[in-house]
Amino acid sequence: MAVTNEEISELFEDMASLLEMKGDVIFKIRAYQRAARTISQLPQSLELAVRQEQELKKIPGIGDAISKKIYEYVTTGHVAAYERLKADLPDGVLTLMNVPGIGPKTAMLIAKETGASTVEGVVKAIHQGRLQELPGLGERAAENILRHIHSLRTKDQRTPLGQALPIVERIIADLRERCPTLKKATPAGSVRRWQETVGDIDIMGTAQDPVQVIDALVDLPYVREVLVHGPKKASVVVDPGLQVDLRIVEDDSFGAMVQYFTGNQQHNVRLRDYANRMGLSLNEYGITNLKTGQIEKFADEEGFYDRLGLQMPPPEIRQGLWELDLAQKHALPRLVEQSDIRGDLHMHSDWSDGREPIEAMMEAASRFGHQYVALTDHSSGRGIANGLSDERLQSQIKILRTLEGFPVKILCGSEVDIRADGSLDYPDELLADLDVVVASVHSAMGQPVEKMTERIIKAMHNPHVTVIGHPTARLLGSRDPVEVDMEALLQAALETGTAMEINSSPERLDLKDTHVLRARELGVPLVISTDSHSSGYMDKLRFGVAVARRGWCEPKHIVNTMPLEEFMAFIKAPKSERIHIFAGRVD
Ligand code: DGT
Ligand code: CA
Ligand code: CA
Ligand code: ZN
Repeated sequence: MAVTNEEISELFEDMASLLEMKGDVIFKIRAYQRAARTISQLPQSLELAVRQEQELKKIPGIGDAISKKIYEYVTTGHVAAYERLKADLPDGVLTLMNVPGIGPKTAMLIAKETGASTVEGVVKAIHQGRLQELPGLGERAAENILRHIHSLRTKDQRTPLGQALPIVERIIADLRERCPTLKKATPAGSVRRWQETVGDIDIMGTAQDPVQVIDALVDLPYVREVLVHGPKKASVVVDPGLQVDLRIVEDDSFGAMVQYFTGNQQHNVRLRDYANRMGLSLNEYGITNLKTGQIEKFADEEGFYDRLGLQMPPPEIRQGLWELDLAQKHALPRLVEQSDIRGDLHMHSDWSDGREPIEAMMEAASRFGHQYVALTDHSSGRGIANGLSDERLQSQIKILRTLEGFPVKILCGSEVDIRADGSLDYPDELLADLDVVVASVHSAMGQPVEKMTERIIKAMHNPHVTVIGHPTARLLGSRDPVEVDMEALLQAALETGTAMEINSSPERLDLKDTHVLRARELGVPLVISTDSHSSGYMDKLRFGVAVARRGWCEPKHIVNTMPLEEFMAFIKAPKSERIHIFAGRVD
């Protein structure tokens, strides 16, 4: 059984707290705290040091008493002095102390007086109003503790938008169903800006009867916990552990409120500075004239921005970059929209790892309204994902070329593996038969940055490779991006006439927004694809479109906004001509 330094460090931290609760002498408490800190930063393993019978006392900050306790812990699994200290105190005080904002003395008080011994118990005691009644605590302290408990839970834990957005949509739909008086309802904050991950969900609304809406939220079956329950606002935690802030405001101040809570912070800071220079001040209720003190309210955001002489920037580009400069000149770009997308260039059927037959995918693509679609099953690669051998790809091409009855133009494609050395899974003669070749990295992802960069650039130099699929291979929250020199890739894309994919799969979003912004600046052709493995996945396109919008893309920056004929001309042209064609788009 391995004992980590962290474990030992926590033990001493706890001992310090327990001693503090008992009112022990300060120097002893400090000694344990110092030891805990030292140990948490120690490069070598204490367990190993004990087993090798090294002198622990040589480590600065670790004296005789502490070194004995480390020895005891590593060899027996417990420390008698610690157990004795704990036995003298009510259950759970230690747990309570792990909540930032609750110190040892407060923890002791809470545990004794309310009987709460877990974080959940504290939350309950607060909701029952029992904690607030304790001497020295009160409403404000309770609110602080709740806030800290929440941030403790969500610390570093941002939720991918792909998970958050369906929850937001469900909540709004459920509130609509339950509250006939609910008028407007919209997400704000990072959700509305389509940030790839969100810290919490903010929802703004208007209603004749705000209390009804707030109560409905609190009563939703998937609400786990209620943090704040007021007449016009509520904060709750919904399954699977995401905070939702809901505010219901008056019709006439909805615009100012939504603007304020959409952010981002930097955008709002700049906007406020800008307004100040006009002699105005901004807050969530409206715009105040600094001279007269009069406040002007706004029912919608356009009106709010308009009062400031500004065009309203779409939420996705409220980034505190140069959006306000352009807004002032009424020169904001017309960002790409889902309806601009004419085709999907990356999807799989059950020939490889997709879940549905080719026909089902083509039917879905037709229903979606695409003009063209490329089927891009996996190559045989390392035998994963049921990839297609040369022969199977040849027979698939035959089938696709004779497939009839679909309004969508069906293109033959492949998602071909870029091998570790940058070569591709299929010979050039076979790739030449395809309309669209997506080349992606699926293996040897740990390569050093020079190797990975060289590997992908080599694939770009292949005359048949149309687009590089999910260029960094990241999976949000589960796999880090490969190490690659993105700037070099983008330069090589320009040089070779290769497009770069924005993979819409919400767990990928790869390229990501900042890469897209740079690609757009350089004039690299971008493609927004879904990588669908089933027919229901095609509407994930909206996530890819959002990434493009966050990268300031207009329709002309996205290859697959081209109508069919133009697109066919583009992919039929030699790669050396494609950048020129792409740059000449006027749309
Ligand atoms: P998140 O939740 O971390 O994904 O990011 P946001 O942007 O949704 O942040 P959140 O939920 O804390 O607040 C929503 C927006 O409200 C934020 O983008 C800007 C605005 N906001 C919130 N708190 C403050 C504040 O103290 N001052 C100012 N100026 N704006 C704030
Ligand atoms: Ca938020
Ligand atoms: Ca919030
Ligand atoms: Zn794929």
